[in-house]
Amino acid sequence: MTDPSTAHAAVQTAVRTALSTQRIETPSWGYGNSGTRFKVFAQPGVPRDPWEKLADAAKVHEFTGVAPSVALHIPWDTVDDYAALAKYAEEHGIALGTVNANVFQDDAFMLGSVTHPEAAVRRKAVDHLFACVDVMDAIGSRDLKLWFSDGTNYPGQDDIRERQDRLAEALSTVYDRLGRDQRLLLEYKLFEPAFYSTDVPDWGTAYAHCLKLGDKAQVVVDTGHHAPGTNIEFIVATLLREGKLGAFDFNSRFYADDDLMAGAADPFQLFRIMYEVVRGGGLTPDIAFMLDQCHNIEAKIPAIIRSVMNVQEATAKALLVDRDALAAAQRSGDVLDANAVLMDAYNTDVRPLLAEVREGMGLAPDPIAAYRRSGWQEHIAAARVGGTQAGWGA
Ligand code: LRH
Ligand code: MN
Ligand code: MN
Repeated sequence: MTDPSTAHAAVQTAVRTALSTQRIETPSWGYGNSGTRFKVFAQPGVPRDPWEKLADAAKVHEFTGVAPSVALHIPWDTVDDYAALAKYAEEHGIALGTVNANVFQDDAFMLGSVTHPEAAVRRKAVDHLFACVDVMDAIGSRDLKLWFSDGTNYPGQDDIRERQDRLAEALSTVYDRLGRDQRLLLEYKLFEPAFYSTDVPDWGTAYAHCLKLGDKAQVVVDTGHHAPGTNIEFIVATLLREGKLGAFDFNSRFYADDDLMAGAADPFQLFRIMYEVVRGGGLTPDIAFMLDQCHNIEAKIPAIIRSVMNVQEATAKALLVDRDALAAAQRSGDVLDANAVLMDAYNTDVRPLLAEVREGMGLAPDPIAAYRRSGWQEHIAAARVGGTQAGWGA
């Protein structure tokens, strides 16, 4: 029989290894100015172009050690030379990651992009998606993330079934253009900007399309894209079980798609999600763990650092669940004990553990304090004048 203290040490080592090798991708648009449709509050020192967004992202990685890649959004991050952008990222100790397509801000797409009733508009949308794959080829990116604002505002406005046919056709055209190691990640969202019907409103619709497309098509779970009270961890467990969970867009929401700091609204939900990830063997590079959030009233770089730390804390707690004790309680039908095992892990203060993990990686134990001490904020505030909006209001 294994000595309990040896077993405990082995678990501790595995937890530390998992935490130091976890990867969380940050969004380029989180570094820029953003706001609501009422007001964008400009902050001093925000990036004026994609290059400066990367310089800020490099700081997040420097102080957390687990955020080595940045997601791009095209055309918000359009540059003349993408290979040069990738090289610049590399020189700053990071890499370019997922390419997010944007077919939601062109006048032509008022009635939809890939599901638009006119073939010429659908063609324009698919051409943009092809251009995004070209960017992926230039920067060596694995994942193309697709979110469509497509839908209708009024009953009868368009044929719901035909829109699904158009969507399927566009997706399969893009899927066929992917390289061997590239993936199509399809993101669903309950509503907004369409309010009567949305063409990819839920995981079931995304799953059905991805299943037909093939192995390189996977579903994205954006935590902000569900109705209040939705059991997101059930969706995560199901998609993982089916081998169809490709990525997360982490953020918090209080009402709708608020895009606030991950783990801010409901850290317990984030823990429950991460528990299903761990339980389902999903803590691997096959699943992209991304943030998708903007920072309107709080300082951006420390907010992104905080979000990364919140995901780490939820992951640490999920890894600390005593799986044997949980399984025993579940098998014996001991409802109270099973719940208590889960809550024990959730109620553990994992901050000292994460501080130790960081020190083991040669980092300061408190990334936000280290960032503040670094002087980067003062440097960018002095050096950068006239920062850009993230893209939403642009
Ligand atoms: C849509 C969304 C999608 C977009 C991003 C900016 O609400 O979550 O992922 O690409 O916001
Ligand atoms: Mn998203
Ligand atoms: Mn969103």
